[in-house]
Amino acid sequence: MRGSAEISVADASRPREHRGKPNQPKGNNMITIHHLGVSQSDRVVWLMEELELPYELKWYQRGDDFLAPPEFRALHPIGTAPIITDGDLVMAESTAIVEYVSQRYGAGKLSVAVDDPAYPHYLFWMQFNNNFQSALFMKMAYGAGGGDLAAGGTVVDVMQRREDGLYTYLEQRLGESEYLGAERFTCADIMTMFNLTSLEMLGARPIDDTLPNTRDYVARITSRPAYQKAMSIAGPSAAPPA
Ligand SMILES: N[C@@H](CCC(=O)N[C@@H](CS)C(=O)NCC(=O)O)C(=O)O
Repeated sequence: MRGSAEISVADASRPREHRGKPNQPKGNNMITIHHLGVSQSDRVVWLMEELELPYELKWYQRGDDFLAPPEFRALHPIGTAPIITDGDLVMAESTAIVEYVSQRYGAGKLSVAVDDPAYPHYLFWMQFNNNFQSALFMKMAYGAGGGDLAAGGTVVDVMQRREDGLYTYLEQRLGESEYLGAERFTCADIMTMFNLTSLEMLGARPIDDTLPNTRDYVARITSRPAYQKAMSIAGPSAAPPA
């Protein structure tokens, strides 16, 4: 199926537990999440479910080339998922979107404040997504360009060393803390999970018994009701609205 479809998710009956008074989306409109089927835009849906914020979901199907369709790319010069619209604001890049929504509409309760001792961890793990994906996509591009990963050599060794470092630090951090960005669940967990679950289909290392802390972390996070609800709406196995 191609094209786009829209649903609204606004459950006003659920309790809200914001630390402060959240702002209202611009012009009292709901934020629209422009979601590309099977993509990391599912993390924005997850954030909205964690924060119990209303949103509109507009679903776009990938083309036969597995890329975003022209109507998605027309939204923003970057053209990658996720994109949100909030009044006249059109915003790309999930790290920025997640922190924007968390701070502006979630009273910062899933963020970490600058004066919190965990702040450096939060900053690091918020960026981990892009570090991780550059390492994975470098390997994919090398293979797609005819490079033989099994043959080894300097480039392959450097790529492997970088990838190993990421998993080693992930495993180390989760041996020290149940969550990545602080001792509690934060946006840094929302930013990281896609890489530990959905990216296996693109060749990322499986999270198995060789990474016990990360394996337990994935089990812990996937049991969250908001995660499960978000994945049922927009996760890899979710169906686009009819
Ligand atoms: N760093 C960006 C990466 C965005 C990205 O690469 N999105 C992919 C989906 S997971 C995409 O839009 N792919 C389709 C395309 O490039 O046409 C972010 O976190 O928002």
